[in-house]
Amino acid sequence: MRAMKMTNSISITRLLVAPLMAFLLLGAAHAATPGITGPTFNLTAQQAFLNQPDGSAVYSWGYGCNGAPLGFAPAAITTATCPTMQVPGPTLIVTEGQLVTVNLSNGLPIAAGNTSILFPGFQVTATGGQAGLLTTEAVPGGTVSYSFTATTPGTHAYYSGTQGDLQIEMGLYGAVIVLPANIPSNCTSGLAAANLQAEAHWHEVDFRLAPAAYDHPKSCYDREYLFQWAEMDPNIHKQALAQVSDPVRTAACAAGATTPGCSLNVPTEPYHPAYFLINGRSMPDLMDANYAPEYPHQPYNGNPHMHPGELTLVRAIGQGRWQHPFHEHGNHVRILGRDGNLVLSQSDPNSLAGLLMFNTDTTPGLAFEGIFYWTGRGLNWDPYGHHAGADAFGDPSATLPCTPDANGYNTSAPTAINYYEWCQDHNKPLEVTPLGDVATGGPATLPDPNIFTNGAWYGGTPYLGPDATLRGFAPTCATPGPANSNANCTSLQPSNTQANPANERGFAFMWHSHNEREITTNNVFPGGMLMMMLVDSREFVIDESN
Ligand SMILES: [Cu+2]
Repeated sequence: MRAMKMTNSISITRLLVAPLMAFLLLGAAHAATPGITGPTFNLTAQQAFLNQPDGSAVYSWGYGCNGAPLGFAPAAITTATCPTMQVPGPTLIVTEGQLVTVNLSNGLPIAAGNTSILFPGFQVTATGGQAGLLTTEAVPGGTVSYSFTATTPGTHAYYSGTQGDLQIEMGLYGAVIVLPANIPSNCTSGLAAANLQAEAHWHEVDFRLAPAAYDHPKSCYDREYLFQWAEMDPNIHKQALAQVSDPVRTAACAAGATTPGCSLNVPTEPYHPAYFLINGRSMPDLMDANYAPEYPHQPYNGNPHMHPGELTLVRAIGQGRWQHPFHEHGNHVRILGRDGNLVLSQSDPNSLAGLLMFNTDTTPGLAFEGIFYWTGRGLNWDPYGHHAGADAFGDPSATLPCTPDANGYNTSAPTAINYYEWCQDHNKPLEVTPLGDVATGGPATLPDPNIFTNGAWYGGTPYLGPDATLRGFAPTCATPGPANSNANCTSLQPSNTQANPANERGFAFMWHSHNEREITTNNVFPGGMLMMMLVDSREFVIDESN
């Protein structure tokens, strides 16, 4: 099944990724799960225009910071900002058991009427403001204060509780991440410790918010990413802008902002979204850095990155009104928890019971966590590029050993380049055209490297491995090797600003919506709900500090 998925992803890569990568200008972007720390948050709801890759500036509403936040996390990202309006709203990072206070100031145009925040899953006490249908609201120019105890760890949604069909569509949503109060001890022993050792050896920084998602020994992880899925119908946004700009409507609201009816009258059906957003951005903007200055109101990106074997925590929230079939290429995803509930076996509380899923649907209003990892297991060839005996490519690491653990992986040598290699495929060569070692009898012939990723992620060859860049030659090169002066044997590795960062030899996998309509931007492909996930070999330093 995994081999099938790999084959599938390579063929899709051939079709889609090369043109997609042409959008890239330079450098590799970074990710992680950035946010602001509390436990007190001063937020404001304001208007601004969101950038979309078709050149549109879409009138929107969003939560933002009312003054500087208490802090940012993860601390390793030093470029963090919190504007007065952003979509999604600031990710609120707290610790289990904390008393959280969110002070909301309504800075929306006066004709928009009241606004509010719901924190589903928590027992909220509100002070100030004005009673509304679902919660206490802030009148135009006014404030309301919400308090709740962060009782359950995990990923949670927050969003407007006022005229939700319009206000959430306009962008009033965000995430609360509750870190567990008690980190399980095994998150720093065993394989988790080996991974920390590998990180330290390669001088990598830890970008996690915590070593575990829950107070449970089965919830340790090595990397994490948050993806908030929502769609936008620009016609709704245009009508909202027209109404908030209407002087008659504005004057009426100013005369009595608290009277019923002081709100917009924008029909939200029929619904025809043209923008399909992850973290407020569309592809290819998702690949740009967190806090990139070209998106002053869309600070969070979607750019997952990992090494083989790392347990990657995928946090996802359905923030729009449609369900989206989120497909993570490269492996299945084990569901860990939903809405702050770790999914455990009823008969054995030590065992996880979350489904192993090909497709992790995002459901409106629902948050989930899943665990993803990629190892190359079962490919039937050696994606780490190690080869028995003499190596024609002059790679001294070609004879690295692979010592299988109980599960078949090389986990005894955390500092080795081939840490977490699936040893059963160790030394299985590829056929010689264009990249392999043997004339016939290899398990696979890879396509021409020219049709794989180019630009910033060009790895020289489509597979992992310390000698990957050495192998980036045209298929007409009879005797590939760095010493060969034949023009066809000149490395395809770009040497200009399009070059991938040193030592990067990753696989790129699409993580995207499986509704093909949703990987467009205003009907143009590629765009929308589409990210590229990178798996890089162990020695490549993943830097998510922006
Ligand atoms: Cu897919």
